[in-house]
Amino acid sequence: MTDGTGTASAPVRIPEETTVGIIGGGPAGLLLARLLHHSGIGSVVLESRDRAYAEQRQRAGMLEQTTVDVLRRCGAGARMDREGLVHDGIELRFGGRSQHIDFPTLADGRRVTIYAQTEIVKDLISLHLSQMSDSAPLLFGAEVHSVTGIAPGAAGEDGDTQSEGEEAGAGTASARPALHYSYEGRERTLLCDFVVGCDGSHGVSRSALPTSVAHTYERDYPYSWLGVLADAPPSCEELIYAHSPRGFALHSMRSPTVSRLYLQVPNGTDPEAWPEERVWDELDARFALESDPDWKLHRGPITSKSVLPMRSSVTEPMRYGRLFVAGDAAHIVPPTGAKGLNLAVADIAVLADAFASFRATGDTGALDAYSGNRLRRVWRAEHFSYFMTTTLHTSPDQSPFDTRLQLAQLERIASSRAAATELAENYAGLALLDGPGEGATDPRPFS
Ligand code: RFL
Ligand code: PHB
Repeated sequence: MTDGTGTASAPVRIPEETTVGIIGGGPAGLLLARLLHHSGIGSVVLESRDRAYAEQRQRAGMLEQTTVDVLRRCGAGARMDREGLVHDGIELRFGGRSQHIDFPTLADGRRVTIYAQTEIVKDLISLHLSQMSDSAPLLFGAEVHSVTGIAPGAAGEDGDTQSEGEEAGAGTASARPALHYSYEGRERTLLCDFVVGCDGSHGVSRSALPTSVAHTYERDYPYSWLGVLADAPPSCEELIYAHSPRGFALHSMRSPTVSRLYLQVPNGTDPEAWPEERVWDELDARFALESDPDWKLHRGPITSKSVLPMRSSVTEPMRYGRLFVAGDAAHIVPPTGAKGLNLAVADIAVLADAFASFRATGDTGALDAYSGNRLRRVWRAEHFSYFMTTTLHTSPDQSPFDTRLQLAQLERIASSRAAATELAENYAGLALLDGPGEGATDPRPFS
């Protein structure tokens, strides 16, 4: 077999059963496998793409404190601690002026860290493969086609379509869940006690939730982002979110020598319509400051360019029988609030703790509470992402009245501690769960 990079490696036994079958080796699936391993729970991750693809997909960059803490707890924090850029806040630009939002002051000492999702995925893959070299806990090029046997009281492999009911206790299913997948040209089956769908917004797990039980709430936005990666030092110390009459722009970064920038563009935009100079000129125009007309971005060669549509969606419940869904498989947010990866990590931290509690005590309470607990936090993040998106972007049908409302809201954030606190607390991240004593991430490292 190969490790997905094309490099030949020692043949490994392809597992036929495991405790937790994980669909998808993005950040959610990989993190879950690490956390389960620390609790002594076996798992197998099936990832449809090859390793090189999984490690290079350009995505998130902003990590909440809780996300950083969870990555450290599972042993994947060393490089992030060395190379991540810790930020105390963000800058809002609007009406030609700039406003710093200070997180430690407003949000109880919290900070955020800039460290790319690509690097998190690389760290998790190498850690997992190095510690599990004698088995096959993570298969690249393994595409799951269907999930069976997850329903409460299912009698056969297609039981998930036979019995449709309310969320059931973890111990009530009678058939064994199975993942049916193709790998190296052969159709295979992985039997599991539980299945976790971490297969992103286009995966198969969500469609295994019966339609009589599950409902998806969604919203599309009438604009997209053109995202570019440039070999140019960042032009600022913090991320800049800019509202301008020409549309939204965001300045982020990946390292002291690489900038990540985004421009609002119409849906259906062809990235080829944006040659380098046009991108830089438009970014300069959207970030322009009245108080400092000479302020310009540092320019450098653009090394990647893509257009991303913006969507919000939530599927409820996040669990049916022995199937749990997590991360983008369960919910999508527009990236303006930087919540997608952070929500995925929070889902997994709560779910991994629930599996550990079930293993230690046999009590299904925490597994049963997973969907309800997470959906409360997910909807809060959905609202925040919607708020950031609609406050900062210009709709195609936007009236001057709408623009005045946006500017009034931004002025309020700049002048009221209460309004700035609301933004800072949501951006820097809320506790994993509601309630006293449940909020803080456990800072203890795993032994
Ligand atoms: P992923 O990352 O989509 O991984 C899913 C994995 O499942 C595999 N898969 C399958 N495997 C086997 N069989 C099948 N049938 C399969 N179907 C799919 C896929 O190949 C893939 O490897 O989901 P996950 O793990 O839930 O992670 C979610 C995050 O990737 C996502 O929420 C973030 O990237 C969102 N996001 C951001 N989130 C933040 O918290 N902070 C940010 O700063 C931030 N910036 C962003 C973002 C997303 C962006 N895009 C591209 C939408 C910036 C952008 C531009
Ligand atoms: C990123 O660095 O890619 C990034 C940061 C903040 C966002 C979205 C994307 O809101």
